Amino acid sequence: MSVVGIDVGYQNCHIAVARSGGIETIANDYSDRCTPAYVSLASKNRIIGNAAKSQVRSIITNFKNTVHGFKKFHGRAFDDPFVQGEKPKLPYSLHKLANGNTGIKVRYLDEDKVFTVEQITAMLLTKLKETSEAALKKPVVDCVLSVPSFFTDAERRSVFDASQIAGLNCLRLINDTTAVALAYGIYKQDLPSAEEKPRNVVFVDLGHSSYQVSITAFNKGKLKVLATAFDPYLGGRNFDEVLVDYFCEDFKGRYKLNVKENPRAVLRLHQECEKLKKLMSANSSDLPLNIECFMNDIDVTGKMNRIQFEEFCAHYLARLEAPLKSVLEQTKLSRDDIYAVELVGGATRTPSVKERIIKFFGKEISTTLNADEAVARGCALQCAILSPAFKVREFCITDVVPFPITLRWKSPTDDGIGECEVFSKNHAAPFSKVITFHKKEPFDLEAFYSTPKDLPYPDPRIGCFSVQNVVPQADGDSSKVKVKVRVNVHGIFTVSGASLIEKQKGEAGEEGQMDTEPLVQNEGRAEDQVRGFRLKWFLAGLPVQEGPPGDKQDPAAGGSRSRSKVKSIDLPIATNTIRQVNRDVLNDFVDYERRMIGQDKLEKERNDAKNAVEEYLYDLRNKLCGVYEKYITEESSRLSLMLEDTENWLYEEGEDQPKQIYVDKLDELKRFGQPIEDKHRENEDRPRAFEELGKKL
Ligand code: ATP
Ligand code: K
Ligand code: MG
Repeated sequence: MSVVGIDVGYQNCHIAVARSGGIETIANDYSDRCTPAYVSLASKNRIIGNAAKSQVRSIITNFKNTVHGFKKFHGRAFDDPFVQGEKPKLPYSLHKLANGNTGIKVRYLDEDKVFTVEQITAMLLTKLKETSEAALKKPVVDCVLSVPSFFTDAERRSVFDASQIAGLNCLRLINDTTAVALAYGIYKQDLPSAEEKPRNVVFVDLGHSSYQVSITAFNKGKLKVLATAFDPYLGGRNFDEVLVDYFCEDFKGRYKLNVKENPRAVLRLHQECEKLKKLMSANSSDLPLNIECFMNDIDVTGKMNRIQFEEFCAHYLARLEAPLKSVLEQTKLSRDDIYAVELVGGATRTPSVKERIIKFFGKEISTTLNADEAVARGCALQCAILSPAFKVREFCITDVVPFPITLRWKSPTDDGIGECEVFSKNHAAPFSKVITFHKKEPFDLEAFYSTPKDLPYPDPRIGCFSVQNVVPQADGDSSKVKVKVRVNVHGIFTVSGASLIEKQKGEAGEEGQMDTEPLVQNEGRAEDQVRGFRLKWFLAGLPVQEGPPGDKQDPAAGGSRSRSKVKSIDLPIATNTIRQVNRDVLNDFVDYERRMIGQDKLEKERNDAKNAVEEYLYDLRNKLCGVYEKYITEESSRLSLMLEDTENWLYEEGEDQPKQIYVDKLDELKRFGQPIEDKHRENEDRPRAFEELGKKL
């Protein structure tokens, strides 16, 4: 079984795998450890990763069908203000899907097609899966994927669905900064023991699209995230945009060019500005920007230096501080309590970003981790821990709930409406709780985020969970219904089970009965009592020992000493989570992805067959003027003509033919070429054979 971790970045993806020697990142077919998050749809196939990114630059351009910057569309409605804000900046079109979700409209196989963002991410994951398989030389199914720590349920479910479409079994969606913490901690030999004061480390990840900060406490064999904070819309792309805007204005003045009207020019300018930005990280002098044949056959030049750049970016740089402040405030830790500040993410290479963070903490920052690969490495480590096939040092990971979650309940006729916050901010995750209700009929549980204004997502709803088949007791009394709610290993809220507890003969008042449940004190709310229901909290297993969703180890439905006496009946739960793709539709997507993989394979074989003709042709022609020259007969001069014909054919009607045509063509060439080749080999072999014979004699 393979053990793979993937950092699914907005711009850059990295893969790490566990091998017996340890964790290593792997390179793709371009010998690149970074695979750009670009998916290009074409008339015969899909082009994904490095080749797709270079399509954006090419003159014969497919930029309208090259999708990138889609990570933040996961779980988002088309009408979402963020999506609407991005729309004008994209070279491809967005489309409102029937369910209101964001769709991506492209030409594929010469047809207009709308793909969901789950499908697009699945295409990217397919590529990453294939890259992993090529490196490991075996099938890859199990994996751990990274998501931003601020992703809400809708976004997480969407990424998870994408992994399923790609045929992956995602063992965990792990938060970027938590993956980094794992990559940091698991190899540390000198962590304080369990009784000692933990070592607190701040992790900062500034990527292309977002900014994430966490404080994590380490003891031997475990890490506990204490708090997270973020600016979901701050990243390297903002810096690129500043440069793009500057040069658009500059070129308007000096060259009278309206760059923003030309999407391809904007794309090229973006790529050049990003290069310039990276150069400025290493060099503080004036640096040039040159683009040949930029627009209307005009070559453009411009320049910029670091001081100017920092001035233009000042408003973005100012936003670095708030999340740093926030994690300290949330944890009530002072700067002196911080053992180290670790930076990852490409954009932390910007000197002024580093300076700001150093200034804030008043201490040097460490860059002991690989800024680009730390997330992927952490993912692979987590996959290794979760995989039964791999032995790895035990390391317990406790993450946090980033946004508080409230449950509201109601039943059709009951007046039993109420609500309660079931998971507070920074509550440990994964975690299960059991809530007891007293009900005579089915009822609905609505889950939502308690503080919409803190949510980097416009809809506070998580979903509705209907507890079905609830009936009164034989004597007409309310039944006791235990509901298990859970923030699972992916950081997703679920109502993972419900059971109806039948009252036993001679059972006394139901209220007292509950106290036999194992209780875990939780913020002093263990005995919460709100209008006819009680909350019971308990810890479910060790977080790291948890399996994928649907794991069977479910301690909710009892696990107490009194269980033997009580008869409990499992109740079905109808789940309706917002923006989630319907399961039947998801299955169709799985099938469709497989078909597209098949189509890509066919297209690759077709191209390979064509290339084989081309290669054979050139090779033979070279040899005919070289080593084969002496065997030229009348037949072989006919062959020369034939080669010339074939070459012309390849550029004309032979340019785009089914695979079999190329296979036949190659056979035909070989029928003429082979005899010459044989003759040549015979001639070469004969003296050699004599030589060898001579040696033996
Ligand atoms: P996200 O984490 O937001 O999903 P990502 O993981 O794809 O995005 P990274 O790969 O961590 O992002 O970082 C990419 C960003 O880092 C880009 O904006 C890139 O221009 C920037 N970057 C990379 N190297 C440098 C450098 N030397 N100087 C400045 N910026 C850099
Ligand atoms: K990345
Ligand atoms: Mg990242």
